[in-house]
Order: sequence, then C-alpha cells, then structure tokens
Amino acid sequence: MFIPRVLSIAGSAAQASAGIQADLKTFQEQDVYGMSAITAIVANNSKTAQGMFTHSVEAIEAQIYAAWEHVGIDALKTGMLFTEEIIVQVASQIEAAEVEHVVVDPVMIGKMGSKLLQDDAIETMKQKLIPLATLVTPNLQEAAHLLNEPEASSPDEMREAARKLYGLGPSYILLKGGGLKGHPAIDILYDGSEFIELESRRIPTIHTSGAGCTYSAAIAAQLAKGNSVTESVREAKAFVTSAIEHALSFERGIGSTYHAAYRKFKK
Ligand code: PXL
Repeated sequence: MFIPRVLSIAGSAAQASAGIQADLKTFQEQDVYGMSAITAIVANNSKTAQGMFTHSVEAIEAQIYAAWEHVGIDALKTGMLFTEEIIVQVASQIEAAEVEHVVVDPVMIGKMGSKLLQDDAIETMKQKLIPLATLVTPNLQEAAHLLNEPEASSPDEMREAARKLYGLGPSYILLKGGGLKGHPAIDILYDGSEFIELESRRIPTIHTSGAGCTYSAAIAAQLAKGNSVTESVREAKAFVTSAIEHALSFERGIGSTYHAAYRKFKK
C-alpha cells in the first residue's frame, strides 16, 4: 500500500498546538504519511531559564536526508527555521531533492510572542527559500516584514501586497487575512495573473494557536495527494476553519486549534 508522503521542516512546540506537533496531527487527519525534521525546540515556561533550543545544522541535514532516503518526499512544508544557516541548509536540500510541492510558511513570531525567525534571516529567506516555493503562506504581519512595508489594511492593499510578494519568485502566494480588522477572514491566492479570494466567517475566539501551521500543513498534504494548488488551499481552509471553530481551551491563555475538528464535526 502507498500513501502520499509529506515532510515538515519546522520547530517543535512542546505545548503541541503549533509547529511540528500541529503538522503531524494535521498530516494524520489528512491521511498522508507525515514526517518531521526538527529545527529547534520551543518550550517557553516560567520555571526554566531557557525555553528555546536550536538544533545544529548537521542534525537538521541528517533528518531531511533520513526522510528522503528511507521514505521519499511528495510534498514538504517549512515552518520555523530561525537562523540564516538553517535556511541555507534547508534550501540546498530542497533543491537537491527536487521536491515537487514546496509550501513555505514564513513563520516569524508565535501567537504567544516568541521570536521564531531572526531579523537577519529574513533576507536569506527571500533570496534562497522563497524562489523554490510552490506556495508561500504569509499572514499580514509576515508579508509586511518580507516587503519592508506597513501591514495591508484592506482587501485591495492585500492584493497589492500579494502582487509584490509574487515578485520574490514563488509559483503562488497565499496572503492570509485572518488579522484584517473589520473584515471576514479573507485570504488572497495569487498566481501572477489571477487573484482568487477565499473567505470564511470570522470566528470569535482567542484560541487560534497553530492555525497558520495547520493551514500550511493541510495544503502540503493536499498537494501530495495530487490536488491543484487552488483545490488544496480551499480544502485546507475548510480544515483550518473547522479547527479554529472547535478550538481547545486549557484555561491558560491562548488555547489550541483542534486538529481533529474537521473529521469530527464536518456536516
Ligand atoms: O505558530 C507559529 C509557531 C510555529 N512553530 C513553532 C511554534 C509556533 C508558535 O508558538 O512554537 C515551533
């Protein structure tokens, strides 16, 4: 038996709403074979002096080769990459492996405020990684950092930002408008010629940790199954919207998106 194989190259989020944990839960829900190459461990807490631990470039390189050699990769996503050196390593292996579907989630700042990409690594992400991407999935804040411009504050400004981001060299841009005040959750998909607007109602919850990770992981899974980029994004948006709608609260600040929600509650 064969199922599509998907690798996440991202950080471990110990509290398990986001990062590698969100990706693997999403891959399982999407019925693809999920694999992971862990770039760093994020485990912020009030008890230990340190809450972030970066893996060596060698450890990351080995994990990507292990997934590639022993299983094979139909699609991959990148999440938290943190440093310039990690981005350079990951980009060179993506190129060498000739992976067909590459989703780059340009993770920069976590929902709880953790810094997940160093400032001096943004330029390297633009030059080395984004041109290899099938699809890049910035939120409004990440788009503003990538373009060195203020955040888009309307659907028109989002289209303009998507057009500029497309100039960085990926095949598609998905600019996510979850943070757009006074509007529904509108995302703009752009392929260099046509804008597709995907809209869902805004769900009144603070428990959205992992939403971006889950969205990009679901897109990678859908692409691995052979769906088009547009179909993959539509299906993934339905998946993540359900995960937000049925989000989990552990009564300690921002709770988690619920990765099983689409399966359990879809009508
Ligand atoms: O949600 C972004 C994110 C991505 N990756 C890791 C994280 C977070 C948020 O906390 O910890 C590892």
